[in-house]
Amino acid sequence: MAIQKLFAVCFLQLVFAFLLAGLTNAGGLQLGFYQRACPDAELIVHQTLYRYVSRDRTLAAPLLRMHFHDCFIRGCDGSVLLSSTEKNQAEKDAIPNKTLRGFNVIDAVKSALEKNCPGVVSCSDVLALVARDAVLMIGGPHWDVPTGRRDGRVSIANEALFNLPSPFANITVLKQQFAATGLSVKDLAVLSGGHTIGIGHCTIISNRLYNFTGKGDTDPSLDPRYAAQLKKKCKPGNSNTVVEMDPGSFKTFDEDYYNIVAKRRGLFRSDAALLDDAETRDYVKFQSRTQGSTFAQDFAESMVKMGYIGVLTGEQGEIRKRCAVVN
Ligand code: HEM
Ligand SMILES: *[C@@H]1O[C@H](CO)[C@@H](O)[C@H](O)[C@H]1NC(C)=O
Ligand SMILES: *[C@@H]1O[C@H](CO)[C@@H](O)[C@H](O)[C@H]1NC(C)=O
Ligand SMILES: CC(=O)N[C@H]1CO[C@H](CO)[C@@H](O)[C@@H]1O
Repeated sequence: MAIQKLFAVCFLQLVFAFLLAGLTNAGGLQLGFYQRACPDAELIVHQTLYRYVSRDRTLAAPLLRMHFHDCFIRGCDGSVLLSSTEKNQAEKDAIPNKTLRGFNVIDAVKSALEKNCPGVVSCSDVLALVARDAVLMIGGPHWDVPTGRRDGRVSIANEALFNLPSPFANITVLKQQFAATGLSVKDLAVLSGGHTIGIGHCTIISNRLYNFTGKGDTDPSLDPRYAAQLKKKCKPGNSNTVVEMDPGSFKTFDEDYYNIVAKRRGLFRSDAALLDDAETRDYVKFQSRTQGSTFAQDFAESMVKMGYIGVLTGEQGEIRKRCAVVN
């Protein structure tokens, strides 16, 4: 009897061990991948990033966005960091990337890592770790980042144009684009919450404000009082001005995004579109009613999931020495 019980316990432990191994090693990534080859890797990322974000909290937003862009184009393979060459126009130079910032921060993190353990830590992992730490540093949740991504050798501007969701997209298209990367409708609702930080350029909302259907009209899905406020900031033809996505707390990672969208004050069409689908609308309403009950945890989970999109592992790709050029 005692032996049977022991067996049962051992068996359960074994099953558990396998499950855990499966979880931490799914898709070829694992927690603490650099533990042996570069034990201080995550610490170095954190410390280097902290030097920048503590001086300028607004850097956190573009750094989170950069990981998202990387993952949606060719998978999380660092392709967003590659510079164009004489023969090839890279993602970096595609229209949606013109508003990316923080490449210098990624370079600083990478050179700190290269000093400590040359040729070990990939640029794609740097992006994933930086995004995590950036969110944490401005009040967001923490999550463990499975690592072991390797860097791709290809970056094509046109792919950024086609694969990145457009701020003018409707909910059908947004759902399709997320599904194409293996992300769910819930992930779409959750990850859109990244717009609780950062800014948007007036150019992107000028059609919502001034010429929604080509008749000089305003997008009816935008709260008219908010539209009036936005018009004061974004004059017609004004392209350099920016507006805060979460006015008043655009430098803090909180769950305000859902209050804003629920009040029909989401900045882009793509934010407003979350109200056009039952599942995403329910999520928005739930988060706006029950202040932050699950958003932090949901965001952490969806970010980990996003970080698995199309990763290169094992012998695939390379570990770039400099993030802007292939070896
Ligand atoms: C759902 C589809 C999405 C669309 C259409 C979209 C579109 C955009 C656009 C057009 C901007 C403004 C760029 C500018 O004018 O400077 C922006 C900013 C931003 N996006 Fe998204 N985005 C999406 C999803 C995401 C996701 C999943 C994340 C991260 C989890 C994210 C994080 C950000 C952040 C943090 C900013 C602010 C950047 C800054 O302050 O410089 N976005 N997004
Ligand atoms: C969404 O946008 C796509 C592409 O622009 C368009 O073909 C489709 O008809 C739109 N769907 C709805 C429901 O408006
Ligand atoms: C509004 O859009 C229409 C159709 O696209 C265009 O012909 C018109 O010039 C636009 N008006 C302004 C003020 O941009
Ligand atoms: C940040 C960044 O790399 N921006 C680039 C976007 O594209 C323009 C035009 O191709 C470049 O001049 C910028 O350097």
